[in-house]
Amino acid sequence: MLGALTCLVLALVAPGEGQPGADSRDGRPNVLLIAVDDLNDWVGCLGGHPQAQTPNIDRLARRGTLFTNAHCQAPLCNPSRSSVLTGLRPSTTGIYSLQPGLRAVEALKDQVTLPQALAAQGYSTFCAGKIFHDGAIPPRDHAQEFQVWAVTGGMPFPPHKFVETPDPIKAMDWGPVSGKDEDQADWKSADAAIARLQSPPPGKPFFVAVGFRLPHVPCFATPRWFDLYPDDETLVMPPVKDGDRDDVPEFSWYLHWKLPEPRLSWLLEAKQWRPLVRSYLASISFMDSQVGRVLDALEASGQADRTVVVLWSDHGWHLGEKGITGKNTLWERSTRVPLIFAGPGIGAGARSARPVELLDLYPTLVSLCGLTERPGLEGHSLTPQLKDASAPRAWPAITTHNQDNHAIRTEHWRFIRYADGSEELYDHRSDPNEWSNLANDPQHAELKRELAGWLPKRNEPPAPGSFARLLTKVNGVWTWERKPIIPAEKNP
Ligand SMILES: [Ca+2]
Ligand SMILES: [Ca+2]
Repeated sequence: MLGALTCLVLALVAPGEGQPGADSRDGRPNVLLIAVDDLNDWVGCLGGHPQAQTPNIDRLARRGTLFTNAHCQAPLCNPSRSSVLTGLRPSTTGIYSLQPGLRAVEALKDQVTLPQALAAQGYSTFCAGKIFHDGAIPPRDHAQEFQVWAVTGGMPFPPHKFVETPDPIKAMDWGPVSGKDEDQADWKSADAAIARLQSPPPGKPFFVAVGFRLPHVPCFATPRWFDLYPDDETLVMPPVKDGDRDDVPEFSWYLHWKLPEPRLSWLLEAKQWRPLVRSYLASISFMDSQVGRVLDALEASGQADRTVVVLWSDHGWHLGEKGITGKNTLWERSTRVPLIFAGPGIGAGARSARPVELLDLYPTLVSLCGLTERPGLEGHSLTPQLKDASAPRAWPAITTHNQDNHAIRTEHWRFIRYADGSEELYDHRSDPNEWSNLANDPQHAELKRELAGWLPKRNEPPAPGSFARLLTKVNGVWTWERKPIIPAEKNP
């Protein structure tokens, strides 16, 4: 009787034969999670930049299912990653900025994160590089989040900034660096992940998470990666329209105006636009080569057929589009990210255009790994699309930037509503660059009402410890201001 009950329980928790994630031997696939920092859609298989060279991410896409309309929950590291790891929206947790870390939020102290859920159900867990946002978890608590948290090297900085940007922080820099690829933090993170893949703890399925830092600034790579891209007018520059922001609400301008990143106008003036674009591309190709090393190690381990690989980026990046560089916007350039699943039972060479969210990652892995259902997760499992990329999905993708500013992305539309009630609407069938704001066109009133129905009902105030880091010019000098995020502040 007990035996029969055990079988029944196992049948309930393990993915069935032929289901995505099913493993012919024990029903529990390993998981290799690859996180990338600030990578927009400039990867070969997504076509965001026609010259981007990412052969390794492309081969992963060929082996699995690529989501071509995937979006982050927040266009900034800490809130995006906190959302992925908790399975909750920023508007539910109040984590909108670089601080606080998720465990510093009272309501999240005992929230079971993705790695904890896997560990609790028999997985060995390991991370190398940037998975949580830097500093979000104090080192003394690392072992509570991942059983093994490999320490990897930081970004090597040259003695002086290469580029004297208006932003004085060291990280806001780019260019070819001397030294060896092996000196880069991403190489060391890949090394740590490879070592783990070569000898995972026996008798358990593994969860290996590796987080790459590039192409996050500083966009440093060795010259060989720059050599992949022309240093002349044949380098394709991002599409930019003069006066593009004339038809967007003032509130959006406020949200993005005082950002740390240099503006397009400065890049043009300083003749740094092309060098930045080239440095970002070179950094992407170097990072991609490290993805390749990790994928090679998985293949060599003999575990590839029993391992779900998921690759994602925490948010996108502007390189001049809409007059800015950086993130922190609710436009496509900030929200669209690569998202690929590959592994047992997952469609190979498939592309799904359904709008999906990074929030879906946690419930998808719960399903693929046969974990006990976790009520309260706000995403939706993508297993239907992993079996059949054209399977319908009932929900749009929602991105949130600070309190009560949201973007709703469906297959064809982007609808933005800011905290002051101002709106933007873009038709992606005719306007992939989001140049023409249709929000004031009366013929779209009904559509806007429908899309507004998806706006989160809950809009938590910024969690204690939140702050916005703003760069402002005071008496002609660029100066950092550390300001609290003020809900619905209107006046620039
Ligand atoms: Ca990031
Ligand atoms: Ca416009």
